[in-house]
Parts: sequence; structure tokens; C-alpha cells
Amino acid sequence: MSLLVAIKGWSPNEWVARFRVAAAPRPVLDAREDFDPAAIHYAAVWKPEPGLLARLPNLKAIFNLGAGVDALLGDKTLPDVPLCRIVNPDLTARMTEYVVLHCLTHLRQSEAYRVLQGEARWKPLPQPSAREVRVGIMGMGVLGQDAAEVLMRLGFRVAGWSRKRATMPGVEAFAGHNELSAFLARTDILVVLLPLTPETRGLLGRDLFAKLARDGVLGGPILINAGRGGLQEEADILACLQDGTLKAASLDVFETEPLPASSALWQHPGVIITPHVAADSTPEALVSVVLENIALHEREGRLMDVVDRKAGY
Ligand code: NDP
Ligand code: OXD
Repeated sequence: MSLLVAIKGWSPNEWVARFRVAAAPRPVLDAREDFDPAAIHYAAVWKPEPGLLARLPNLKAIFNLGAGVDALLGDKTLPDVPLCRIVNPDLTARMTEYVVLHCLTHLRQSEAYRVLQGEARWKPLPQPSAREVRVGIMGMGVLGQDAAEVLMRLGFRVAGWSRKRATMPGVEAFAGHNELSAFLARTDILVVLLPLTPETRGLLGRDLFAKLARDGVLGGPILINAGRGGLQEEADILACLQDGTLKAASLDVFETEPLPASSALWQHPGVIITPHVAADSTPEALVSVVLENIALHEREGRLMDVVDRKAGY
């Protein structure tokens, strides 16, 4: 086999170096250098140049180095070979850290205490327990289910919403558009771990926020989005924060990334922003995952974690 590594936005040098060490003596080519397109059998990619993969006549499979494949599927020239995504405990654990951190930040009012500290004010605020708070997770896949498990362990009342009903002990399961309103009506903290597909694009707007529970102990609904920025209408988020439809938001992903300095989200006191780092892909954890998948393909002709291109995730 020979493997092409094409990475934009992350640190390509680190990935290429680690692939080269781990795959030796097999050749690993760097898409930034000259290479023979006909020599490439596999490609490990993150947001490669559109059209690049179409130029590889002997390509057998593509390995997306993240969990979400929306950027790749946006390339209309993407060749019709199996496309695999990352499913890995390291990435999953990172996302669960992010989700739990932000659920607890809102539950324990860390931001409000930070402000009080700045004013040297000793002011205990009302403190509900996790058992009084209903978390609703949109997207009960690999990441959603892991986060649900840990949130339940902390005492939160957890429900999940997905296309097919996800049956998990202790989690109230909702499925499909018919059950979306009921799911939202029982949700105080909305955690979004959906993929970006034609069906989910723009879902997180005023209509949806207005259906969230208004009788919760946190004083208003909270949005946590670590799925994709294309899921959300940022103008609606700002307007809903302004009129109280939303109380606060933690956002890791944005319609445009990097989030432009002109975005009012940066300045809003109810918004916590992170720069798409909820669950980083790292070469330390993931190079071996790709190489094991290639070995499986060469040995048995099958692959793990193949994306359903029709569904878009
Ligand atoms: P999975 O494919 O395992 O899970 C996706 C979930 O979303 C499934 O439960 C699926 O339903 C559900 N879903 C998809 N479409 C719909 C729909 N139209 N209506 C209702 N539910 C839907 O993905 P992962 O859990 O591994 O990852 C989720 C997303 O997280 C990624 O696609 C990516 O966008 C994002 N991500 C963000 C990162 C970050 O750093 N911010 C890092 C990693 C991932 P069903 O179970 O019925 O198929
Ligand atoms: C991913 C991501 O999809 O980093 O893995 O966003």
C-alpha cells in the first residue's frame, strides 16, 4: 500500500511524520509535495483540496481524520470508494470532557461566580442539584451515548434524540421529527452532537429554541453545540439570548470558522466560546487507528467505521 496524507487546518508535519514512522517501510506521501497519483492506494485526510482525491485513479479507500465528514462530502468530485471516519475512545473521551465541563459550568454558575469574584463580592447563589436538571442530547451516536453515560452518573436526567430510537438504560429515548417537540419540552440543557447533513442544517434556530422547557431550575434553557456550526442560526441564538428564549450558550462550532472578530457572539456575556476544540483529533491517538483499518482491508477486504454516504454521516 501507499498512503497519501492531505491535511488542511491542523499540523500536517506532525501527522506525516507520525504516519511515516508507524507505516515504515511502506511509503507515506505528503500531498504538499510532488507524488505520482497512480501510486496512491489510500488517503488519510482532513479538509483536503476539493478535487484532489478525484485525481487518484487507484484509490481504494479514504480515511477522514475526524468524526464528522460534512466537509469531505461537500466535494462533489469525491470518488466513489469507501469513506471511513474516526471512531476512537480518545476522541470520544475528549468530547465527553467538553460536554460534562459545560453542563457543570452552567449548573454550578461558574461564570456568575467569576464576575462576583471580579467585584470581590461574597454572594452565594441558589444551587440546584444535577438531579433537578434535564439534559437533552441531540445525536445519540458514538459521542452522544458516551456523554449520556457520564452525565447520568453525575445525576442529570438525560434524554436523547436521534433518527432511530437509541435504547440506553436510564435514558429517555426520542426519535425522529414527530418526537422532537416532546424531547425539547422536557429539556433544560440542550447538548448538540449531531452531524451536519442536508436534514440537520439550520435546525438550531428560534423555532426550536422556543420549544425548550421554560419551567426548569436553571432559570432558562441553555444551548451547548459541539456538533457543527452549520446546524445553528447564529442570528437567532443572539436574538434568543437577548429576549430570554435562551439563557446562555456554550458554542464550540460556528457558521464561519474561525469565528469573525465582528461576530456579536464574542461579546455576549451569556456565551462561552471555544475554537472548535471540543474533541481534537491527535496523531498520537489516531495514526494507528487508520493503519489498523488499512491492514484489515488488505487482509480481509473489509473496513471499520464506513460512512453511509446517502445519510451523510
Ligand atoms: P455518529 O454518526 O456516531 O452519531 C450521529 C448521531 O446523530 C446518531 O445518533 C444519528 O441518529 C443522529 N442523527 C443524524 N442525523 C439525524 C437527524 N436528521 N435527526 C436526528 N438524529 C440524527 O457521530 P458521532 O457521535 O461520532 O459524531 C457526531 C458529530 O460530532 C460529528 O458528525 C461531528 O460533526 C461532531 N464532532 C465535533 C467535534 C468537535 O471538536 N467539535 C469533534 C468530533 C465530532 P441514528 O443513531 O438514528 O443514526
Ligand atoms: C471532527 C472534528 O469531526 O474535529 O472530528 O470536528
